[in-house]
Amino acid sequence: MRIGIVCYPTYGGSGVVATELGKALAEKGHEVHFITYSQPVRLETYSENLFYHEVHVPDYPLFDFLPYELALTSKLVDVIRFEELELLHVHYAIPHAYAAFMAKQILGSTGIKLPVVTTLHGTDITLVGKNPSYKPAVTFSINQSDIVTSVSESLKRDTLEFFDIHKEIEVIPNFIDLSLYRGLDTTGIRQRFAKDGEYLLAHISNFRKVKRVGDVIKVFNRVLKEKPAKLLMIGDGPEREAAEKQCRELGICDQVFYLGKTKAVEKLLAVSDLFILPSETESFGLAALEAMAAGVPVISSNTGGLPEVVESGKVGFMAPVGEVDQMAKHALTVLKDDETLRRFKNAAYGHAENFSMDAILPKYEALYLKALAHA
Ligand code: GMT
Repeated sequence: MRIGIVCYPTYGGSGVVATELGKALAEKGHEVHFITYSQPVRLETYSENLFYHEVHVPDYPLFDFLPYELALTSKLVDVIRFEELELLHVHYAIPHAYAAFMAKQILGSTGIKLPVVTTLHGTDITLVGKNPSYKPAVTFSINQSDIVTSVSESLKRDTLEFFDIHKEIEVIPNFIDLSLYRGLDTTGIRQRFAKDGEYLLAHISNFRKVKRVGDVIKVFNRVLKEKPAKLLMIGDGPEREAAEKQCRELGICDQVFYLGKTKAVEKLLAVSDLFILPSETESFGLAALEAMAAGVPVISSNTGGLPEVVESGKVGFMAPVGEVDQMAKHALTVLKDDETLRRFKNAAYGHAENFSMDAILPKYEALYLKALAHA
C-alpha cells in the first residue's frame, strides 16, 4: 500500500507511535510518506520505502497566527496526488483530522478517493479537544474519518462521553519494538549515576502539568528515606524548573539527575530499577510500556488507560492520582530485596510482549484494507 502519515514530529507519544508504525510498515514493504512540519525525531533510519515531506507555512505581515492547517491541507493534496497515495493515516485529531477532511474534499472534487484513518491519542480528546474553541471541529472531523481508532478502551469511553460521535471506534493499543531493548551496550551507564547498592529510579515525560512531575520527586524523596537511591529525570518541558526547585528545597539535588531530551532512553531504562509515572491523566502511557520493555517495573497512577497497561501487583503497582505516600509504599515493596525486584522486572518484560509491534501491526494493516474496501 502507499500510505500517508500525518503526526506531530516532536518528542511525545503520538509522534513516536506514528513514526514507529510508519517504519514498521515500510519494513513490511509498504510505501510510507510522512507529512509534517519537521523531520520526526524517530525517523532517522534510512529505508527505500520511507519518505518525508515537509510542510512550510509562508508568513505574511497580516498573519497574527500562521495558517498551519491550510498549508498542511495543500501539502496533503499535492503529495497524495503526485505520489498516488491510497490512504491517509492521521495521528492526533487536532488539527490533523480536520486537515485530512479538507484534503479529502479537495481531492474528491477531482475524482480522487482518499480513505482517512484517524487515531486518537489522548490529550486531543481529554484535555485540548473538548475545549469549546475546538470541540465542534474535532467532533465533525472525527465523524468524517472513514476509520477511527483510539489507543485504549479508556480513551474510547472518554471520546464517546465528551463528543457526539456516531462512528465506530476501534481500540488498537500502543505498541513497542522489543528489539530496541535487546542486546544494548550499557557498559558504565549505571555506574555513572548510582553506586553499588543504590537503586536507580526513572521518570520520562514532556514535563507538562498533566505528568505531575512534582509527585515523582515526592515519591522519590520518600523512597530515599528508606533506601539508597538515585533518580533519572528524562525529558524536558514547562514543569522542569519547578521540579528542580523542589529538589533544591528538599536538599536532594545530588540524588536527582535531569537529563533533558536525551536520545539514549532505551539504555537509561535498561539500567533502571523502577519507573514512576504519576500522571493526572494518561490515555495509554507509552512511557510505562517502554519501561516494561526494558524490564523495569512501574509505579503509576491508576488513571485513564494505565490500568490497561500496568498489571498492578505483577509488573508494579498503581495508586490513585496524587497519593504519593501509597506510591512510595508500593515502590518500597518492589525494591524490598533482590529476589522481589527480579520477579517484578521479569514480569514487566513478559507483560510488554503483549504489546509487541508484531502483535499490533497486523491490526492496523487490517484496518487499512477495510478502509480501502469501503472507499
Ligand atoms: O503524553 C503526552 O503528553 C504526549 C501525548 C501525545 O499525544 O504525544 O501522549 C498521548 O499519546 C500517547 C500515544 O498514544 C499515549 O501513550 C499517552 O498516554 C498520551 N498522553 C496522555 O494522555 C496525557
